[in-house]
Amino acid sequence: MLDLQNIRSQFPILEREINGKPLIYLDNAATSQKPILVLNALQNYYTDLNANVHRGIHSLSQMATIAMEEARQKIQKFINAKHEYEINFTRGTTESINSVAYAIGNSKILKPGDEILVSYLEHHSNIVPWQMLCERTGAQLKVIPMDENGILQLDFLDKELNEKTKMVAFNQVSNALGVINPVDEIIANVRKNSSALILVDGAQSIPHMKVDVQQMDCDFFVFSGHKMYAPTGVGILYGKAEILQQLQPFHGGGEMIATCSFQKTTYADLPFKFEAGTPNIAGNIALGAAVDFIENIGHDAIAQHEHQLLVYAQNNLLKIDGLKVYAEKANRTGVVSFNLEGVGIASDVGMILDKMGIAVRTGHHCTQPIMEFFNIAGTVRASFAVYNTLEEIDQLVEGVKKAQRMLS
Ligand code: 7TS
Repeated sequence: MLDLQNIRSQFPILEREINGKPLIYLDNAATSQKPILVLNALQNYYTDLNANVHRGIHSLSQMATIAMEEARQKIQKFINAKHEYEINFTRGTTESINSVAYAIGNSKILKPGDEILVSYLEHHSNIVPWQMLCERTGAQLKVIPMDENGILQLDFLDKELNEKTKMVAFNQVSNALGVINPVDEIIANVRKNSSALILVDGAQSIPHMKVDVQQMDCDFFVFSGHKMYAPTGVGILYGKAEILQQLQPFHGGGEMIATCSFQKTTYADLPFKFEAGTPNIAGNIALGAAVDFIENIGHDAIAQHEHQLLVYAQNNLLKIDGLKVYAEKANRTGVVSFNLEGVGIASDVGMILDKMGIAVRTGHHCTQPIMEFFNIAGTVRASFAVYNTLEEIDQLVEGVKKAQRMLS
């Protein structure tokens, strides 16, 4: 059992009021709140350690470098990467995916007629960079279909994977629906039927479940800090060393070179080859603190608590007449995406909840293809984190009932 009172006391923002009501924060899939451990890491860096990294002979720069490299090692252990230099700091999932897409393009891996597979469940940031790469190279984008429950139709892989498939990119957990994809099964199938590279978008899985990239056997694993209790503007691109070493970098600039002249530039070793420019030093250190926060509680305890919230929320919301939960029957993390049928639109419900201090996201959640599939403009999405409580869900259910009364 979690000591919820203790956990909540570590998040100062949870004490504030919104519209005269205690904040009930159920928009964690968009970004999570930050614990004191993370806030202190940011503050400590700027009050005590502020200097640029990897370049200073002076002591302060060396201390800042050590602190940031310690964070890299924490993240390596957190996802069980084989080497710390397989962990590249980025600005977030979006930048990580774009980096891989550009690196593949720059490395001339794709030729016209080659294929890139993504799933129907992707966030726009795991669709658009691949479309842009297709436009640059003449490759074709193909989509793994899903059914009414948001479950991917994997027989598609047996039919569509072939020697032309060069990249398969999909998320471990869908942000719009919370569906947990069968990553192991997908990867085994891709390995059996093609020599494609595999990128797993872990933005929505990393805060909620234990990830082991070696056991998963993906080539790339990407995520953002801000959904796992760390600040915005930091993220990770994990790549297998032997693959990253072969790829051309995306960004050029300082930090990422071994030698630079007007005639020719050579690139630095990993991880610096993919880390051009001054990094978000404070943010990266704070990401290390967020790893400590999660590990202090334990992944299993977090997953168990969030599953309890999911089941409780879904059961009680479904008691409301005309309320439809999307992907209701799928295996999910703590995400309930729903609509009140025939009553207003999602944002109307969201606005009424906001008046009650309840923060949810409404709209298409940057997954317009999923909305098109269900023939809707958007959903109301409640998404849970370790600090949420059953009482908060009672308030959500009451709020949705009130919205239904007001909008009918
Ligand atoms: N991939 C997934 C699965 C996501 O959920 C998100 C953000 C991204 C990629 C992009 O992450 P970023 O940190 O680079 O922006 N998802 C959401 C969301 O569901 N609501 O707001 C952002």
